[in-house]
Amino acid sequence: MYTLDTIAAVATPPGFGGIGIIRISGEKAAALGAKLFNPKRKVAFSPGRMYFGDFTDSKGKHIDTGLFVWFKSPRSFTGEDVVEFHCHGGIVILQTMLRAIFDLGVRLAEPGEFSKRAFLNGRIDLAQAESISDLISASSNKAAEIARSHYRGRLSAAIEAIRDKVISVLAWIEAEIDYPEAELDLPGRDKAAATLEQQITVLEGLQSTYQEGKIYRDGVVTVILGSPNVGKSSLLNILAGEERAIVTDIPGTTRDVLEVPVTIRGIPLRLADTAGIRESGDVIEKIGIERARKLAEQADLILLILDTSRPLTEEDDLLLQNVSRDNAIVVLNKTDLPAVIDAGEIAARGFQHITEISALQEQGIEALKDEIENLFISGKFSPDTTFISNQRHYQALVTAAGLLRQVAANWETLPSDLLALDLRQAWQALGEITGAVWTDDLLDSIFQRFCLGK
Ligand SMILES: Nc1nc2c(ncn2[C@@H]2O[C@H](COP(=O)(O)OP(=O)(O)OP(=O)(O)O)[C@@H](O)[C@H]2O)c(=O)[nH]1
Ligand SMILES: [Mg+2]
Repeated sequence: MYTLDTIAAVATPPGFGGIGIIRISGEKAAALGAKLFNPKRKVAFSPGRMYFGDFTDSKGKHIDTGLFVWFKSPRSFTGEDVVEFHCHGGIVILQTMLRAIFDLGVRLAEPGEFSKRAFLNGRIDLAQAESISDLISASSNKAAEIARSHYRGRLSAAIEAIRDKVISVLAWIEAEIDYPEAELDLPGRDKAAATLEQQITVLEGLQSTYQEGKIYRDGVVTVILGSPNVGKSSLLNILAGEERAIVTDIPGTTRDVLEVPVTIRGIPLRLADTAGIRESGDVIEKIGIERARKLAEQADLILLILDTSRPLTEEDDLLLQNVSRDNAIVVLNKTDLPAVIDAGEIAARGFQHITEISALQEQGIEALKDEIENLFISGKFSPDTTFISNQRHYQALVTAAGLLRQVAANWETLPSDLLALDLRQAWQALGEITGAVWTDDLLDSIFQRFCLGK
């Protein structure tokens, strides 16, 4: 439940830094600032201005020197009185400061509680609150761009426009229910049906952006798979742009999973190098191989590496049999050596994505990147497309579109009150995206995932 108590949390990441900020929101915030902060120049605080001075505890003991700012309700992030203490970014300083704040009856904010209050006070809608979190965790330019456009209300505006149309259809139907005999001089049944069809198309358009939107936001889980010594770790190092994995000519060099985030053509990849797959008597290596297999099952993309300079081994053969054709790129490595395997032979086994590289000479890497880009980015969306990137939003769209399709399909046959029921549900499902419709459970599930201090 929403309470009016005053909350505080460190808003900057844990660790050491030049500045560490404590944010406080609620009724007591402004008064509390006055108790724990002594400006160098004695002035009355005005909102939105920064003051330089000393931070102390309630007994006047000096803790740190820094900047203080007060945002007066309702013109603050949460809509409540908010103050910020800009201290030095040391763990001890910030914890001491927090304790002094708690001593005055303030409690630690829950994760996402500032954003939740901002939502409850109408400062931002739900999609916007989520977009702030997305912007913070964005690992690619495109992810940041999508989050930014959602924050600026683009998605919410699109959703509200659809809801308005759905309501207009609903109003038409309800008028028909209430005045069945009346000669309704409304635009008519056909017009309402056409509006409905249009909105289904708009919803389906939004839905179709999800696959790419999700890729930008969450990244592609990618596993480099192959038998020992084929050059998996060499490829990881090239894509990572640094020597992350150990490379030797000893088969079985990599024994654990090594995950490295990389960005390829703007697409964030969570790239994992794995132990070469083979029958091994080594306990550690066996565990590594098992991990590689498990990871490959959950991967969005598998880079299956083969050494073109030697005939396929039994292990290669098993991998080729078991790997999914849809999301695997077969990478023929070591093309600087005389080849004994050719791409045709791999294509004949049902693989569509095959590319040749020499990790040693860094040849063919751009073509491999092209292949990855083509696999995930359709190129059909213009730069100003409104992307769906959040699963919750996607689910709501699927629900709403399903209901609207049902209404359209039964338009001529079902009684009006049943159609109205589905229309209303669709309208509500869409409302959950922006938070026009919400429950405590919905808010909890969203804001609990936010970081502390957000
Ligand atoms: N000639 C040639 N040698 C390569 C190429 N790529 C990798 N190698 C060599 O092959 C050997 C194995 O490379 P790694 O990258 O360690 O292979 P890996 O697949 O990670 O091996 P494991 O971790 O043992 O499974 C090293 O000696 C590399 O220098 C290549 O394109 N051409
Ligand atoms: Mg390796």
